[in-house]
Amino acid sequence: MTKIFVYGTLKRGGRNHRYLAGQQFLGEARTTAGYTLYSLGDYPGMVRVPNDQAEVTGEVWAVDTAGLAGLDQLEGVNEGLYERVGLKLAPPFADDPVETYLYLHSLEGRLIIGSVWREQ
Ligand code: PCA
Repeated sequence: MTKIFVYGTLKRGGRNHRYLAGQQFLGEARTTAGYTLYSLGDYPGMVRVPNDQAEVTGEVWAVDTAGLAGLDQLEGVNEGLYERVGLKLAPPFADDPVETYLYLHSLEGRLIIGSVWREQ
């Protein structure tokens, strides 16, 4: 199982939440400082903002191998749209190895959302 921090359309109630069907919800979570969300239209992208106090809220899920392959495909990992990388969360997940999807394409002209993605 891989622990994945989701912050956008994969969250409960989100448009792509069905990709987590059959996986295990571990709890709501928050990143440590240094991450923010940008709006990419009807979905968000999280990026690192070093030296910034911004944090992002989301959920941690334990995902099996098949589920992870589905998430990687959805997020365009092979096309370089997002990368799946480790990140540090705040307690109670501070000591857990957790991965997330960071956005890799240009943010020029995109608006910062901040900490929370809400489905429109
Ligand atoms: N789906 C992934 C990344 C952005 C998105 O909309 C997520 O919910 O974490």
